[in-house]
Amino acid sequence: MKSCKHIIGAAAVLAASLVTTQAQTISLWNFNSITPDALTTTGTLTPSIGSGAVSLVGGAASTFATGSPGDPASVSTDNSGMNLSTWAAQGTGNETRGLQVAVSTVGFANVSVSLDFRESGTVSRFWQLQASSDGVSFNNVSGGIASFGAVNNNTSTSFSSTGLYANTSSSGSQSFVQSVNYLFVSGSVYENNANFAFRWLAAFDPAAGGNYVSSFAGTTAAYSTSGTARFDMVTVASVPEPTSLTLGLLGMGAMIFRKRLVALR
Ligand SMILES: [Ca+2]
Repeated sequence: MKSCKHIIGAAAVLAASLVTTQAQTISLWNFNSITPDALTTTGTLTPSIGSGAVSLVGGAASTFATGSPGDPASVSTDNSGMNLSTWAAQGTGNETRGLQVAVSTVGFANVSVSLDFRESGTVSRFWQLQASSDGVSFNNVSGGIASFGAVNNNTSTSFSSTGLYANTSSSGSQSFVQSVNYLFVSGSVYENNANFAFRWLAAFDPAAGGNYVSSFAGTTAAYSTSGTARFDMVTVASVPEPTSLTLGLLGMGAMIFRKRLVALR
């Protein structure tokens, strides 16, 4: 039985390696200038990996500004992020302004989206992740797994399975929360879809009676339409659907496993 356990263990390792080594980036925006120019106030909206389009939702204006420490840019002075401003007036336009990202997921399963996100002290504390399967109609996400990485000098960061993000930024020099990630439920309509898109939108504080609160102070009074929200390392990733090679290897492994079991009896 010891040999049997070894075979089962080896099969498990093989299966795990086949799955875990195949997660890959479909598209990535690092916003850094294609030709390094030692300026973080310049950049590009062309993806650095893959294809797709980033665009503004609701007329927010954008510039470039210093990017995230999560960007492994070889030239730190050229690490740019996409900086959005011009938000809806207090009490209006809930979930109507922010960033939209459209990426084809054709040929891919287990889709996830990720971004590094920095809030100024006066921009909305709350943000809503929405997704679309047709590139036109967007709905709040649900059922997936929300997570985030390093928060740096931010506090009280949270991100729910229904895509509601909240964060308290620093009073002084604000920084990025890194790897804000949402993994859609396996088998979702966002897989293998040429029209997949997602939005990251400024949202009312659920507890503030139809108003925004500011990221730092958490008050309706301190909210400002000129606050800024900054993005970097905007990523759509996935685990590819099993290939014929993968299925063949798994089938071969199962056949060997069965033969060894018979031999051990
Ligand atoms: Ca960058």
